[in-house]
Amino acid sequence: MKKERDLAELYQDDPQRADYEVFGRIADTNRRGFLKKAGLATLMTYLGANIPFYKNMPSGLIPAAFAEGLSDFKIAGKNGLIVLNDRPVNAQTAAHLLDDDVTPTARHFIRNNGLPPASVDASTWTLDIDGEVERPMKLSIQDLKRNFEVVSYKLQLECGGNGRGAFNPPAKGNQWTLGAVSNSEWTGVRLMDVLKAAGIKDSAVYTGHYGADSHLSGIPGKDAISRGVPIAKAMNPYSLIVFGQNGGPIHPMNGAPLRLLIPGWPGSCSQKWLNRIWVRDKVHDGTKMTGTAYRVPEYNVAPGTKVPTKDFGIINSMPVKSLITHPQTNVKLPSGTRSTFVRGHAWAGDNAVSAMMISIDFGSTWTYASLNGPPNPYSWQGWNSVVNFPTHGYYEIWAKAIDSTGKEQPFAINWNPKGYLNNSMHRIAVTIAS
Ligand SMILES: Nc1nc2c(c(=O)[nH]1)N[C@H]1C(S)=C(S)[C@@H](COP(=O)(O)O)O[C@H]1N2
Ligand SMILES: [Mo]
Repeated sequence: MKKERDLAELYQDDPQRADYEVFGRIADTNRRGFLKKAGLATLMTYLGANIPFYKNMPSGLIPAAFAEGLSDFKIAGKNGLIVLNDRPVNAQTAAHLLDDDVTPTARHFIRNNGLPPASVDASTWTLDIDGEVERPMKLSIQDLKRNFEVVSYKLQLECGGNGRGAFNPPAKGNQWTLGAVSNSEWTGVRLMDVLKAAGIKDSAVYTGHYGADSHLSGIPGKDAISRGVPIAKAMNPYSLIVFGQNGGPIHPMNGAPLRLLIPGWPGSCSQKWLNRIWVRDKVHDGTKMTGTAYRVPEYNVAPGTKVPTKDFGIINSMPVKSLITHPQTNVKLPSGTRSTFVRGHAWAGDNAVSAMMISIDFGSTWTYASLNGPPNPYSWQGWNSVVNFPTHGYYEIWAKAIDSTGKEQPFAINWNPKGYLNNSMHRIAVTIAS
């Protein structure tokens, strides 16, 4: 084993190797290994603490103390985001900065597939509704405000690839860890009301969304992304066309001046810089709608499996998930501390969250946290708990949510080739001084 201070770097560069050094065998997230003696000693030296529940500590997972990096990112109106890519811009938010019930605009993640429009003018912006409708329409933002009921809701938005960074073998794409999720308050009109005004034909099957950003290649007419949803989801009263974010304008990187907000489904359905909705008579076949994009195999596969494209299905509702937003991971608590307050949020795609559970002994025993109802459907739900520690040392707090259908967050990662839908439970590191 290298010097103790190299352990964090090793987990960063080569987590499988680090796992091997500590646990003495090849990582396998579906089974639990046991810390080898030297590994336990190395870990304890690095953490500066003993590990009361070390016997339960799983192999194949990066210890929470090493799991989250931090870096700075400067963009006007954004604060504290961690940049993953700057062309296109992709940036996520650290879990402890997502502590607010309503995600401030400055903390809302950015996921761009192409290049945002260089400048936009809300006063001349138009939205076309065409395809399988009786009355094709061209609407200004003023028309939307005048002709339809304006509503505001807190709505969760999560990238389908959030959590991809934990995939092993890795999946191509942005290596999101936890922070490609948000719950801002959005103001706009119901997509349903606009589609009804246009007169949906019986032949309508799907929506097709278009925005004003351009493809990375800069080739005119080539879309960065163009996805859609079945008509039933478009007609859900919480699927919105929005022009306001948190009481102000939409941030330029979050789709100003107009975007879709289709909560509970992959973020990619929520077209930014929205300028056209094409109502289709078949499943939309725009950019990143076909092949294996935003699709997962229709059956479970072992990590690394090659899956034929025909066996992939389009992702609809996102799975149940939660975040611990307080305390911040790697918190050091003073000697004598025997309890701490823990809180976070939980959400479940089209469903509600019905229970929230916490463990401090690597999942051996669980207690219920208290869980709030959502302020409106499709908002994430707050939860909190006091956890008690038997002694000083290194602990991980694990949190898992359970949805209204009884599904709960797994311990292991449900691997799939494109790295979507990782809803494995969130873990944070807590150390109590001796
Ligand atoms: N026009 C356009 N809309 C888009 C995208 C994009 O690249 N271009 N990215 C999508 C994806 S993949 C996600 S996860 C969400 C992210 O929204 P945000 O950047 O406001 O957080 O926007 C979606 N809408
Ligand atoms: Mo996304």
